Amino acid sequence: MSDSPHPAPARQPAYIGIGANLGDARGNVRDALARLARLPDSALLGASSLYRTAPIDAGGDDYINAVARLDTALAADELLLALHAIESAHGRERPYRNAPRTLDLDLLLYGDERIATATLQVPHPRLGERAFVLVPLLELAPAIVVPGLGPARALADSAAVAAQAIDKLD
Ligand code: PH2
Ligand code: MG
Ligand code: MG
Repeated sequence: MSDSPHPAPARQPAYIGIGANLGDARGNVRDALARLARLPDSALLGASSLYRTAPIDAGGDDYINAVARLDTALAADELLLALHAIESAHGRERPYRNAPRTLDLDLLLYGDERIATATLQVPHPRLGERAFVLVPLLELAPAIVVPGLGPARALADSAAVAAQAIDKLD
């Protein structure tokens, strides 16, 4: 036990989904990783490879997707605001649902918490159906279990997910 009057807040492992299919998508994803690494009270502990993926429920060009692991003392809603600020720095606009975007940062997992507020749902609602999330997530955390859904590996192995086009980039 520490006698410190200011004990460090507990850190949570958070997984962030990164996507882009407008402008310099690869550059935007890389810049997002650099900005995540600079967030306060947080450490970027892992970044998946970049993947080229076919749009799911969306139009436009192929996406570049990746997943990052951040250990953070930020509360989930604070982290969400920080992610929105990084999206805004990339000129993110929302003309219609699932419109092509310069940068999308989704809070996929926050420790083993399940969160449902007006502004935030964790685990991310469609995480279990999307190869562009599950494949990079499994690269970082092969044994990870999604609260409420089970092992990510089993989700990725479902026929519907396995049929989605995804190519690892070098
Ligand atoms: N994001 C969406 C909708 N569809 N498809 C791919 N391949 N990658 C994405 O990041 C993505 C998508 C909504 O955020
Ligand atoms: Mg998204
Ligand atoms: Mg989003």
